[in-house]
Amino acid sequence: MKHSRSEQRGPFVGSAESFVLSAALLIGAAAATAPAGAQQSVPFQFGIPVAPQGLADKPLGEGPFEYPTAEGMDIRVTIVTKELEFPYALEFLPDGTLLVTERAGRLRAIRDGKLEPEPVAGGPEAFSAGESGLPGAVHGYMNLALHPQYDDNRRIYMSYTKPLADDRTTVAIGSGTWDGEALQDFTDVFVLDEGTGGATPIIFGQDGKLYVATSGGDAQDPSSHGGKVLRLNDDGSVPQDNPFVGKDGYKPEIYTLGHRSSLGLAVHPTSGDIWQSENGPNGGDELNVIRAGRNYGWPIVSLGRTYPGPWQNEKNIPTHDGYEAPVVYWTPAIAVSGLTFYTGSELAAWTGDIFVGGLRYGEIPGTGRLDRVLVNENMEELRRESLLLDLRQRIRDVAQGPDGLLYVVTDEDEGAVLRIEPIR
Ligand SMILES: [Ca+2]
Repeated sequence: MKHSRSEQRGPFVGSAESFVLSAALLIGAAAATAPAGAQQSVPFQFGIPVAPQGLADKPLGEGPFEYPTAEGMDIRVTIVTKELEFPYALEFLPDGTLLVTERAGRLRAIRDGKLEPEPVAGGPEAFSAGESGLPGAVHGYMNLALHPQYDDNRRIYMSYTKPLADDRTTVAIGSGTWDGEALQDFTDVFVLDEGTGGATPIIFGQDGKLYVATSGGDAQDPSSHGGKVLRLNDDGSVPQDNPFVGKDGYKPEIYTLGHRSSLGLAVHPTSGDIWQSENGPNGGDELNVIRAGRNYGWPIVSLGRTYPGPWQNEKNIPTHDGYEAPVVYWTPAIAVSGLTFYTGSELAAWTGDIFVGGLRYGEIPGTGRLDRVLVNENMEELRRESLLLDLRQRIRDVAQGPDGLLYVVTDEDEGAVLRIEPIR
């Protein structure tokens, strides 16, 4: 179904990516409540402030768009295509083909800068529902990852929402063989327990293992797949050196605990560390470095506020005491999405920097951006720059192309792939 622009975008963004709203919030009243001292009467829905719509749904335009940037490098942003429908993630193949997933459960291919009119065949049947940014939104096709020996076996992995009997769903990771045009013999390699769906990025580490970041469920419950980073062999079996193998009450796939809603994974190009992007509610978005057996704190600690206003954690102070703290955080939230490390030399002023998408800032629709973060050798932040703000697009993923340029994809009904190049 093509979504019309007039449909209202909801208040959730990051949370709706993952259904991690507590039942208590969802049961909340629909009535507007203006407590004493409030600046204005803000309507609530499901216990959450309804977002204002004044900046939402701005057409992208034709481009290209040119910008000065902080490091003195001017950039040009060109629309590769805006014929996609709620695209979700980008993955380049070694031959330069760009694969893009769409939330409706379609895989698209862009070759030589042109979108193939027909979706790629051979992917799994998927379930999608609702609209991005609204509660209950379910993404059909999600993230892609190439097998470490892709050059030999041509295997592409994908996370997707898998329909089950009786209108139930879960999230699965499967893989198929790329024949140059389509996926062949796509089969599931790992199926999550029901109830742990939501955004599910995947990536292969330098250790050859498949890392799967899950959303939903009880992030602190070691017997649940939800709110974890899982570590798997390429056939979906459990690596015997996983941190909780053989420990009573623990799913052996678990690598880390205490995550809320993961929208991105990336491998640091030199350290090999796995980095993860995680949505807080109203604030408390995080980039984390994922280390075996650690607990990242959700929902016990957070650097953000709940949607109605109070700090998330029980002590009512922003902290990560006793848990792994994020390397980078955002309060207010930007609804942090896909991320990558830029290793190219074309965008010379940015080599080594972290790039991460944002769907919206400060609970205001129409404020998506691409953030550039510079950290020192100890992973301590030095500076941060927000890019592409005036486009007012929900930036859902970012990737480096084989041409050394950066590409982003927008989570919109007029879904676009944008290319960022330097102006020389
Ligand atoms: Ca955390």
